[in-house]
Amino acid sequence: MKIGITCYPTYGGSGVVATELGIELANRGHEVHFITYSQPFRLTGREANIRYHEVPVSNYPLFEYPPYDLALATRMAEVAEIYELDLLHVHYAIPHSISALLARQMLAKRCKHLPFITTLHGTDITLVGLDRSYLPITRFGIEESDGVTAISEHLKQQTEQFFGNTGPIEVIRNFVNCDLYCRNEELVAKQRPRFAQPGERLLVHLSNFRPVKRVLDVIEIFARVSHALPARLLMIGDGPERSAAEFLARRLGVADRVDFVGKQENVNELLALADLMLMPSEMESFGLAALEAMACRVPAISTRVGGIPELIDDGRESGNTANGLLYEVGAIEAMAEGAIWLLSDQARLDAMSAAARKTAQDKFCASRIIPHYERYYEQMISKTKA
Ligand code: GMT
Repeated sequence: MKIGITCYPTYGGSGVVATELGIELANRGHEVHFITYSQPFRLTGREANIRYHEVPVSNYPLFEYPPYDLALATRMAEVAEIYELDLLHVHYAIPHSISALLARQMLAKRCKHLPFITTLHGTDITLVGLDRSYLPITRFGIEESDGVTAISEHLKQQTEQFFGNTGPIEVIRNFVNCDLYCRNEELVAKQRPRFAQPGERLLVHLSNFRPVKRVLDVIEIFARVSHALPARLLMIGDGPERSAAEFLARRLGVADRVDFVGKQENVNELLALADLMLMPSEMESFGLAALEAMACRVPAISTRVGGIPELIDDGRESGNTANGLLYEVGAIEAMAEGAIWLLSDQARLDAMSAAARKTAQDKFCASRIIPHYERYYEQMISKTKA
């Protein structure tokens, strides 16, 4: 198939999913065209079967707010016509589904049919719940999509709750490339000493440091853990809460044990160095960062919110092997206790690490999820042709 993909090309999870999806589809022989305002950060620009089309946005002085959505619609229509795309797949409803709708209408005038699929990622729906001014246009974009997917059952239900019946929503969960995201012991032995000494535990956090990620909780939890046992913390990513987290680490006397490494490429290599991930988010429709860590045999301590319980099974109550630990939002003391409980017992940690990897492999591997997308694409193309 010839597939156009649009996403936010920056560090958000939806852009990561869209880019990884494009890479996986290209590896399976499809022709993939990214249509975005800058090259998605996980693309090198040298991948076979992938082309990147920049969306130029005019900054004419009259435009206090340059109309990106219109420039995007224009570029989508152009690329679809020139490269004879079979469909567009947009990630994150606002404004991408509206641009795709315009592109579809522009091409219909020229007798070309261009179906489009919208994948909902979370804040495109939950923000709408907070800001009602976006609600009608977002609902319209979803209703007009030829196909709609959500990255968790929870997000599907939330969408139906906010918007009512907008048509069927297919749940296609996030995925990870289990060959790339794995623990290479040789690499770990070589690289781990950069961040932790022998005998020290290494905790990790990966996010865009937005308030919803509760990075201050990460520091609070870590401070308690490092008072109980020798430990260090690797903070990957950047964003609005970074300096507050840096100050807090200093105030709590753990700054020399916390490494803020900023935005990183090849996070698979860094994640694999750790023993435990901390993801105390206020909301996650899925929690891709935890899945990436789990694939590297790093279990996560997280919160019982959104789609996280579809990924992390605390399992302790049922007596089953848990693949992570779940708590209420803000339960810093309990999360620290859980981390200490886990990190001070190697056998327990090993069992949970193995369970985390097994979950990633059995349920969320790219090799399982990508064919689901392919079937869905085929279905949408033939439905709209009929
Ligand atoms: O909040 C973020 O991390 C960014 C946001 C996005 O759309 O880029 O992430 C959402 O999509 C990710 C990929 O599908 C999910 O793993 C995240 O859980 C989700 N974030 C929230 O729901 C807050």
